Amino acid sequence: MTPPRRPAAETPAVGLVVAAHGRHVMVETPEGRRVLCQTRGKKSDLVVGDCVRWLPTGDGGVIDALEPRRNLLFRQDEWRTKSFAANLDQLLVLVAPEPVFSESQLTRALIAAAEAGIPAVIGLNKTDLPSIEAARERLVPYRAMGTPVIELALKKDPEASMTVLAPLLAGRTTLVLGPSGMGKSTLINLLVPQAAAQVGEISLALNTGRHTTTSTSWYWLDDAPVPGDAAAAHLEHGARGALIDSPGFQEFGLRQVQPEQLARLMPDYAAALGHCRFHNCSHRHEPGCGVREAAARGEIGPTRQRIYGELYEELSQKRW
Ligand SMILES: Nc1nc2c(ncn2[C@@H]2O[C@H](COP(=O)(O)OP(=O)(O)O)[C@@H](O)[C@H]2O)c(=O)[nH]1
Ligand SMILES: [Mg+2]
Ligand SMILES: [Zn+2]
Repeated sequence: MTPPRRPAAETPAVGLVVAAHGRHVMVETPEGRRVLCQTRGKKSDLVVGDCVRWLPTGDGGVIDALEPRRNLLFRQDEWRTKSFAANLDQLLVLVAPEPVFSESQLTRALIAAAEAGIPAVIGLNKTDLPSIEAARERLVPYRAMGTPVIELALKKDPEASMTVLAPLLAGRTTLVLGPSGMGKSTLINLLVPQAAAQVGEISLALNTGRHTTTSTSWYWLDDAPVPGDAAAAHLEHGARGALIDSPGFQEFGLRQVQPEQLARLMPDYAAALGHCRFHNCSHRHEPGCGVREAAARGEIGPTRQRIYGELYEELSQKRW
């Protein structure tokens, strides 16, 4: 028996979540029309980047279903989970020599991305500052473990920065993260000149009445295929690049990660696995630990070891 077909008007249409606030969700249709939708339940767990099915209701719409997510980047502390965005192609973490960036925060973002299966790139901004050498030095281990690092001077040399960013961002959905002061707003404004106006429009429609940077925003990029860029070959499929800007945060909880998983999610640790005497080695004080031997050979630096130890401790604390 075949199920009765829904009338055409009731077939849910596909859409992309470009903003979400409580039960209100701004959905963009494949033609680029934006429809203010409501969710059926009291609370919505939809996030920017979600693909949904929606049904029209008068001048707006109602969310009918959430399509399966390719990935979801989130942070989780003891009390709650905060989602950044879904269906990402990559994460761009912005750091700078001034203010001095926190290596622990950087590592947390990279671990969350690794856990979610999202490739990450570090953007080192403000290369015009004299303190840049020290910042480069701190990023040496990250380059060595295979995390790409791009150098930017978003304010000082926007043209050169664009040349570096264009091939990286073309045709991909990129979430930009970074502690306050690193140049996130400068980057968004450089790449999306209409950013402020777009955000204002959306927060008005969602009636958040809040400052524009307190909610996550989706921005389309005006991609032009980069000549000779093999990595951008997928542009032929019509994919358009987009940036997602997420509000700043104080804490980056990683409670989604079990302490035993940690080493696998830190590439320098992961490279040293497989040589420990104990299969459940925590790589902190056990005898015959291959990871600590690698550290003694200089393959894992002291700062990385300190961050690993602190995270292991934090993630081992009792879950209430
Ligand atoms: N020297 C220098 N300063 C920059 C550069 N890019 C951004 N800044 C400055 O860094 C400060 C913070 O930038 P902003 O984009 O507001 O950072 P956000 O807090 O991450 O959004 C501003 O005063 C910018 O002018 C750069 O390439 N070089
Ligand atoms: Mg800002
Ligand atoms: Zn070990």
